[in-house]
Amino acid sequence: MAIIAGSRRIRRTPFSDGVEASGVKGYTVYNHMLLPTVFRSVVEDYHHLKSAVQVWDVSVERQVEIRGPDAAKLMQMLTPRDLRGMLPGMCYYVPMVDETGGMLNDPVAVMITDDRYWVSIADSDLLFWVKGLAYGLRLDVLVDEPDVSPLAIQGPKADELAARVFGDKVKDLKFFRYGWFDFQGQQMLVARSGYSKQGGFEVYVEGTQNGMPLWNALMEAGKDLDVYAGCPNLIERIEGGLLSYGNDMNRDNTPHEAGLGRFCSTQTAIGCVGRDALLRVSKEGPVKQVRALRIEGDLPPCDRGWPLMDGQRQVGIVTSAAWSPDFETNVAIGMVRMTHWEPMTDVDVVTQAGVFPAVVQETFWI
Ligand code: THG
Repeated sequence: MAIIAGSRRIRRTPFSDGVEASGVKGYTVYNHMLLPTVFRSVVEDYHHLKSAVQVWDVSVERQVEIRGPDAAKLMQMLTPRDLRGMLPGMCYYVPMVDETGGMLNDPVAVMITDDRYWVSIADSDLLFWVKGLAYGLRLDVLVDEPDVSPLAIQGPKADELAARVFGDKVKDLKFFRYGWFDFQGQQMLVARSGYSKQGGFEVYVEGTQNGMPLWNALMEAGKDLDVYAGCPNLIERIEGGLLSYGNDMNRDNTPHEAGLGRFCSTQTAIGCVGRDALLRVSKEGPVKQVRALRIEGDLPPCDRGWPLMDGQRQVGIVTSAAWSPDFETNVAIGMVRMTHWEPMTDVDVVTQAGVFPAVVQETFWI
């Protein structure tokens, strides 16, 4: 792949100066914004993430803010997850679907107050769908993208680093809960969450001007913890079964096909625009579903979908794959037809560099 040309369409972030000073070596574009993909090497970044602590510029996790008397009503329209038990201080992973039950995004929803939510989106223009519903249905809400940029602290030493900057109380946060913590006189929303299985926090930094001071404070405070700039790591997120919207699932898939049925309570999610469609299809159950796959051989980069074959018959598609140093195999995520989704099923993967044998796994690796 050639180098990405910078332009105003590809937005920089409040932390881009810090990311560049740390020697970022690769970027992708996500929500029309720069997302680092590699600092030292993907493998070095992987080992470091699993042993130390990293600071991630995940500003691309843009917020769709929904504010006003109809905020809760509009939120429930967006998702088949039942939001009635949600309270301020909570984050929910929420599949979002259209009227056919097709996935539009898989964000983290953050409830700020009864009438104010942040929807921390994956890579799709969810803002337009939410604005369209709000305007078309004359809902009493404001829908916008605020100047909020998440900065993640991830890795086994994340608790120690976060405590040095935000105080020891930050360690008491439970998974997918948040609190407000002082940093240099500013109250910051800090949640125990993040796109890795190594543990850590996400700071929702309000105001571009507050970005670099926090970045610098974390880098300074973590020197003896071997803190370094990092980013969502391809290998680690496949090992952990963390899905990537647009790669592992898209608008053609229901949450059940994506393996996100545990985050749906469609029966009681009254008002969800995709409810009828999902009730209809989930009665039968999906005919294809996300699975972990182990692939043998020296794979090329997974920069396209790879057909999964049983002889001449296509039985699925591999959507993400990488070599795992810890598990000494290629780890992969695929969408597999029910005829072949049982653990231990043998299949062939057709890549741009040849055909490789693969085995369907029972579970992901972490
Ligand atoms: N954090 C925030 N925003 C985000 C992401 C994030 N927006 C984009 C993207 N990531 C959205 N996708 C995911 C996918 C997985 C998870 C979070 C967001 C995740 N999953 C946990 C898991 O699978 O182990 C389970 C979550 C749960 O049990 O509720 O964390 O990372 N702010």
